Amino acid sequence: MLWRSVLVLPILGVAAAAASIDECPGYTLRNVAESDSQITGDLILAGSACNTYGEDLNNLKLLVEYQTDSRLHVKIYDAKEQVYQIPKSILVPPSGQRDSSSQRSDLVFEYTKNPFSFAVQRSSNRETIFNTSGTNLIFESQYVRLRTSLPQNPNIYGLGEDSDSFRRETTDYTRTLWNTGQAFLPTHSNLYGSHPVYIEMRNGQAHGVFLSNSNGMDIKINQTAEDGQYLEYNTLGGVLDFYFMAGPAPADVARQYAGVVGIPVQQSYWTYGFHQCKYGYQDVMYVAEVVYNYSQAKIPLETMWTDIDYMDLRRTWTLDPERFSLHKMQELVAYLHNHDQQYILMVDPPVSLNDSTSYDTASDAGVLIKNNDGSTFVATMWPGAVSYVDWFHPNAQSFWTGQIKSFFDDQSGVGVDGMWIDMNEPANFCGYPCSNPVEVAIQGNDPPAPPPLRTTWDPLPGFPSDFQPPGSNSRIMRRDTSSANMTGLSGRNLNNPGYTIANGVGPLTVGTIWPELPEYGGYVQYDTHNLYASYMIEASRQGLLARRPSERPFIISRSTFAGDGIRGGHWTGDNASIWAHYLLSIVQNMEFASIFQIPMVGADVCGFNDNTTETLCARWAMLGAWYPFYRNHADITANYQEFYRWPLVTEAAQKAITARFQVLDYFYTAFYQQTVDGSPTTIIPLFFEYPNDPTTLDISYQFFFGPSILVSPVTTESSESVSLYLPPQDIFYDFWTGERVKPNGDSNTLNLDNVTYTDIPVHIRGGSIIPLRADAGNANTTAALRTHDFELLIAPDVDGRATGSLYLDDGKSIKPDRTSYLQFTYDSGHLSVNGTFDYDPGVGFKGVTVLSNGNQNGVNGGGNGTGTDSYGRIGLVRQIDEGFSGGWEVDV
Ligand code: MIG
Repeated sequence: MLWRSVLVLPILGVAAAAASIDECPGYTLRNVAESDSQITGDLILAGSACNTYGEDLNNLKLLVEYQTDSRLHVKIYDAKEQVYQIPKSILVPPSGQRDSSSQRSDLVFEYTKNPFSFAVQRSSNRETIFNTSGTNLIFESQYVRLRTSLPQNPNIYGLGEDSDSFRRETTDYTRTLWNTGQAFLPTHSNLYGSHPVYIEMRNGQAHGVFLSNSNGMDIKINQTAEDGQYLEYNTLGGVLDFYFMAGPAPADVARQYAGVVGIPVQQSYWTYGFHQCKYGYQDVMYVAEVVYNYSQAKIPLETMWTDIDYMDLRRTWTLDPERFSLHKMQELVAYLHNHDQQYILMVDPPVSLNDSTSYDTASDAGVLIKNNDGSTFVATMWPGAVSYVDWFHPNAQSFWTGQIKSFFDDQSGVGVDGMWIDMNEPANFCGYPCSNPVEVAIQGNDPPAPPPLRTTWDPLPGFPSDFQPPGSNSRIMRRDTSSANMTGLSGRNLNNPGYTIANGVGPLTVGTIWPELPEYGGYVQYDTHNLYASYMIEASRQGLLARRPSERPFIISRSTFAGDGIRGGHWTGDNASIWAHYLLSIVQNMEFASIFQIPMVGADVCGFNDNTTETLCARWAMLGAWYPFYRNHADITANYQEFYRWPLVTEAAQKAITARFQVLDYFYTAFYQQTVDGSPTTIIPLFFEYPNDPTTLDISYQFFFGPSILVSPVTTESSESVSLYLPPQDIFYDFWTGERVKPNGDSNTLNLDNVTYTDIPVHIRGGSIIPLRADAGNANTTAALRTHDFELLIAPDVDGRATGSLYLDDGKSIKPDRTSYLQFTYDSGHLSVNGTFDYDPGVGFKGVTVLSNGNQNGVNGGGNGTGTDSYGRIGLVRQIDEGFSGGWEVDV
């Protein structure tokens, strides 16, 4: 057990009989050292240990950093730094940043020493946004609890992944975070990913709270007569590593969160095209037929996908030699590429024992997860017996890159254009202890534990500062890297911890690999489970970069953790072909794009499980066109549901894709904006745009697609009516006709009764200028679309003004040589275009249409008169002929 022997330091509180958590004594804060920008102190267990779910840690540390004026870092961790912390190899904290102070920061840390509690107050309005007083902090070897009181009935969003309401329930609600795959996305259960971050709205102001902790946990929101309203973290371990974000606008919180976990990665232009997939395409011929049928049906198919069907006996890194022969697969890829289309295959994480080529490579490299007795861990997935990659192993990346480079080699393999990674919670079909019981008590092999580290001692005059006792001044103790490994306490019951999180599938061993499994460097799955996918996404990204170094890797992952937007995208897994999941997709997209910072997101269009219907699929084809990731996908047991299978769906899809193509550059620009600074500019909840409008707090099924386009799908099944909210702060125009719409009466709602199955209500917010691709209905692919000219659609606000922007690059390079960023400004009939013009898309601007705000306020007409643009929108229309060599102006 070489990798463990140097790390085992079981130094916990003195064992005592377990007591109820109500008897836990809390902590006392001592040795406080305060400077302008930081507070440190020691937290000492304030009484006898309760040892309820493990052992209470006697000595903790408090670290408070005023990192920026709007971000406060509060960390409570074990003095010895042995408790597991999220490895910096996957989530790089904004460390050492202390650029603000208690005087300058909008968030101020306040504390009570005994029993220790803390509060975070917004200094500008004296609002306490977080307050742990009233319940004791509990910090045990396998259980950490912290509770904050909240105002009654709080407006909380985030804390996923799940299938629950957008605005969180406030009573008796538990959000468990423990990555797991569950078909049909059951409500009130943990699902594929873990995102311990929330946004709370209070009186028009937003703040955010991120707990950087990857352990399994229950986050409880409740209100009781005794305890009032609260939110409570109950984790199975790790440390309390909080980032408080001041907002005050929701968009500020999004940017501030991106400042902690990273800004999302830019995606290639083609990835916004339409994707088709299904589990159960029986052979490569069938796949080719689907491609052909799409072209016959004149529905622009951008990317074809193949599920595990392509694998030989379902082993990743193999091709079924009869059904998906290499020769035919290469011909298919060549065909697709010749038609400016793409191809993507699924990759599952485990390595099959029946695939000696891959298995021996992995085994020889030492990268397979081991049991505690040193034998290789074996469990079950699609191909039968499998082992799992230990992403912490130093050879894991070269193994994974090698697999990707050879199997997906553009010449000798299948030259895919992205990776679809599934089952990375990670999934395992074999129940504990599986057929290979390999449990060995490792304790017997451990070396004797060294004595506990001292946390304080007498001053050593004349010695360097690192030798002086902590807390005697404001310096922080340096980390002792030999013992402070932060890889996790030993001596824990990893498979069956005393505290039971509400894991939707049962005990922690169910559906996944055992929490007790060790990983390289001293980690255990117990702590790193929720990061398995993150490492797989990162390794896949590096692998894809190794074969096409300058291209943006496209990765869609089922499982995710906080911050994974910096490396990939997400689809929301195995939903069902039901109306509820059509609606759910809107909520999930808003959460992932605007709160979790994973804006490349989408749900299986028309539904995955069970059979869809013509009308549901038509509605969904039109909704999916306003997802960042637009893919039709179905289960092997479900009927085929390609858009061309029904007349209604064909028509809906053609119309939807044409609209998407019209605004694709607008959305590409919006997505780009989010990759610059984390601004939530892709799929945006209404309360983000109108934080002072309380009505928006409960709007779950309307959203902005980019900052200017409001999408309001029909929300009732088998209905052609929808009542949609038009925030009174703005005016809106019908996207399809260009006409200004007005709410019915004083209601701020617009009732539409004629929304057929080939319609979806979409509105343009007044004040916007949207660059459109002309003649988008004639583009079969995004590559073709890029050869089309631009037109500008101007939707003036009530005062006759509007702005917009357009970002352009080659659409695929990680670091494009040339980019252009155009800013459009319209005021009183005058349009001006400024910006940078380094990238020339090789097309021009051919027309400008100004929609009528009805009062002609500021719209002078420019002498062109009313007409319709090439899409039939009514407005003032002017033909122009401008290019991309520099700024220009025109009167309209
Ligand atoms: O246990 O690869 O979510 O999209 O079609 C099912 C087969 C495994 C789950 C994925 C789904 C995919 C399916 N996979």
